[in-house]
Amino acid sequence: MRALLLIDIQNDFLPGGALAVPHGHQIIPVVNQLQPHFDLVVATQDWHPAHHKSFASQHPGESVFSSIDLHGLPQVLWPDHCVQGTTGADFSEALEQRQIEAIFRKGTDPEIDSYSGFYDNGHRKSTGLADYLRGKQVRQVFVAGLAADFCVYFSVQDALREGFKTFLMEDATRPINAEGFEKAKLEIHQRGGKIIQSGAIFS
Ligand code: VGL
Ligand code: ZN
Repeated sequence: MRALLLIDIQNDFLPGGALAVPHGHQIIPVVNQLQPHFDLVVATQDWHPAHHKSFASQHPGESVFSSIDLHGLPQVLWPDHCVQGTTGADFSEALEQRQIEAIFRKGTDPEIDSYSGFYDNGHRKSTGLADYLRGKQVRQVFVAGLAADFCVYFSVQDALREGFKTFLMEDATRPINAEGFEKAKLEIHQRGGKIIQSGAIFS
């Protein structure tokens, strides 16, 4: 079975949002076209409490996009984003949602960030996504969504580590930082992940 994993296609990561990914909206028609080609579609949702420690606003004197040590882990400080229950945390209205069978929320613990859809950044707590996929006999995981160099990248890494044959859908993701994404792609390739275009699915 093949699963499509839709990472954080939420208003705050789209143009006009609090942590807008450049050209992020361009992935939505691609993702909508992809969904009918999969046995299973699953989404993740960045879902932070209002005082999440990944927010620069919680660290007086620190600025947005600077990096700090948070309980022993490097942490980029973000603008407040994807606060539980806000419009910014909602999935885009342009995203086709009828085929999404399950939604895995992450980033709910105020003390630790959670880029991957599988684990928090300290790899301490699982979201249950890997076992869910295995329970559905999924062997191949295709990853799309936002942002390519953070939550998509970390989700691909964990999918590989969990033993799934893993594909990054390059034209169905966009990075916050283009350079960071080039490094991420290299690493994914080195770890045995495949980087493909959506056209390979349609044919
Ligand atoms: C993300 C930064 C902070 C993402 C989430 O979805 O890539 N990036 N929280
Ligand atoms: Zn976040």
